[in-house]
Amino acid sequence: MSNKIITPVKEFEDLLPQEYKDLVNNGPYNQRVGIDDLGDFKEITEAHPHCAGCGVALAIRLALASLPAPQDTIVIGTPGCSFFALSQSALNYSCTAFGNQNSVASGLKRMLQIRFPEKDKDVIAMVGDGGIADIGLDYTLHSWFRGEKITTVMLDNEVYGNTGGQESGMTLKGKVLNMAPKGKQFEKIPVFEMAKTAGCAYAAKVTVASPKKLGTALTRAVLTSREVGPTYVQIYSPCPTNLKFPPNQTVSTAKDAEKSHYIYEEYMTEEARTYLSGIGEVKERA
Ligand SMILES: Cc1ncc(C[n+]2csc(CCOP(=O)(O)OP(=O)(O)O)c2C)c(N)n1
Repeated sequence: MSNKIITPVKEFEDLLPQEYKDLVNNGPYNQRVGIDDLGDFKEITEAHPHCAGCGVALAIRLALASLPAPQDTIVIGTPGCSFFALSQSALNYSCTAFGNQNSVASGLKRMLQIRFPEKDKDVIAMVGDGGIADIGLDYTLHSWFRGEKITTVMLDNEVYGNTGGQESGMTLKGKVLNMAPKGKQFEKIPVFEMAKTAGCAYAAKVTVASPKKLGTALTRAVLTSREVGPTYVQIYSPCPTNLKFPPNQTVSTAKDAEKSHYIYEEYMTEEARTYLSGIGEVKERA
């Protein structure tokens, strides 16, 4: 771990804003931090322009606080609400054409492995449910089939939030949205099950109402993608603006979902379990 890349040269030190200095001195770079440490370190993302009560913004905050090595991480995004917080975070971030995130992430990971063979560079595709389950579905699945060592994170708000409320493949059947007045006509696409079938070594389904589970899943997924293979974390991040609930009920909405269609699930292959227990990230089986 090193914060060399963000340490300003002496001549510019005084010119930099306090926010930047705080990040260098008290950011998540010198030691491994996680959800339990929130409040004790300067976060990678602290301000964002999302709607009040945005589930996606909360998911991003929790996910970024759980990165095992933020200074060696690059997040690949795609158009959607997540762009706003991610592009304003102190993180390497690149936004692709809609749906292309897993293709770009695959190429980038391969390039980084060649350029830095001795170093773990974590590549994470972090996008909305439309970006994965609709336009990007084939690229996502094929990156898993190919065994690309990247992490895919779905910020599932069950709607195209950014474009005013069209249905996505992840919208619940029957749900009426601003631009789906008759209600969604088919079931939520089982992307979590597809991830297991398509070869992900680790997959988890979590919500923003369980930050510790979310953090553990994110960390395990990123670490597993370094050595074993593709990984997937699906985060329920409800949208008050489009799902039409008061902005102070995001967490309770997610809590309710944990009892119905967003029950916590974690999956890992034997190889992933052996790897994670070898580095002390999961307890050995009795
Ligand atoms: C090729 C292409 N098609 C459509 C769009 C328009 N577009 C931008 S964001 C978006 C929806 C994103 O929805 P989702 O991935 O669920 O993310 P959210 O905004 O809900 O976080 C669409 C359709 C685009 N930018 N590019």
